[in-house]
Amino acid sequence: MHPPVIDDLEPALDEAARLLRQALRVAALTGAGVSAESGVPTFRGADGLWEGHRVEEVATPMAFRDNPELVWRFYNQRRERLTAVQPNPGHFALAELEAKHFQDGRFTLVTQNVDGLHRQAGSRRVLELHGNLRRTRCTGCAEIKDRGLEPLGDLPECGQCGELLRPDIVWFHEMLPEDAWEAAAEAAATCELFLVVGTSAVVYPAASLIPAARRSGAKIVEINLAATDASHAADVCLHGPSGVILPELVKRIRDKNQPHRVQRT
Ligand code: BJW
Ligand code: ZN
Repeated sequence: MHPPVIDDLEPALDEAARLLRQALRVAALTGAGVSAESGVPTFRGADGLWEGHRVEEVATPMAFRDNPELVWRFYNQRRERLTAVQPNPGHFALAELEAKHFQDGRFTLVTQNVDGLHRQAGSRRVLELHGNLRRTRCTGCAEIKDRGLEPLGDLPECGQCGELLRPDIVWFHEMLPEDAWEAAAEAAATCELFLVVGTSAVVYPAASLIPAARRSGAKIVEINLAATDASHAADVCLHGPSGVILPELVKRIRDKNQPHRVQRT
């Protein structure tokens, strides 16, 4: 069972629900924290090291060039761990917002996560800014392939051209996929409400979507265990686990009659 929602969150939850009900378009930016309750480790903080390495040491093109075995070991381990992982109530609540409350393309989910759990929970309009653990990309012919979670070798090779494969992940110093980035920037610029969930908001350019949304007039609601670099920009901060807070928020939308929505001018 979930822990109870702390009492003093109630007014903030009510305010966030009010903002949500007033919005015509909603965008959400999610990070590793949204998957933490599914058992996927976050990148920074107490559980943030992998075999003593920080993510910045293994998730770079330089690390892959110098030590591809190490980098593949990191990603193979994460792929394997994903086989035992399921979406949590936070993922499902976001999927419900899209499917039931903000239909017709009015909800955009922008994620930094590479675990695919949002789609698994039923979210449809998902923009993956940092790639996906299930896909490989050939360093020779650039073919991208969905490999699911099947085991890959220590140094997997391309079936087409024989060159080394890499995870289809956006590493530090690499550009984000252009289509996803442009669609994310558009969603941030045109939504009335921007949800920021389970991200430390320190990795750019993803974190820049928050001030961009605010500059365009959106209200910002942050859901996180703790204050972050984005908290100062938020209209409402909900400090608690997203697997509890998001379902509570959606429950409030579900339970009340929707008043007339206001569109931003
Ligand atoms: C809960 C919870 C619960 C826990 N409920 N909450 C100096 C200044 C500014 C920028 C830069 C700079 N130096 C370099 C840069 C650029 C760099 C960058 O941003 N670096 C910063 C770290 C300083 N960015 C890039 O390089 C990007 N590319 C780029 O800029 O291209 C332009 C360019 C091109 C050519 C040359 C130079 C530039 C690419 C960034 C790619 C990031 N990729 C990663 C790793 C790969 C993915 C993988 O292997 O899985 O993506 S980094 C890693 O961080 C991962 C994540 O998607 C990303 C964001 O982390 P996230 O999701 O926020 O997780 P955490 O762990 O940080 O936070 C978790 C949060 O959840 C916490 O707040 C908890 O409290 C909370 N939480 N449990 C609710 N239950
Ligand atoms: Zn190839």
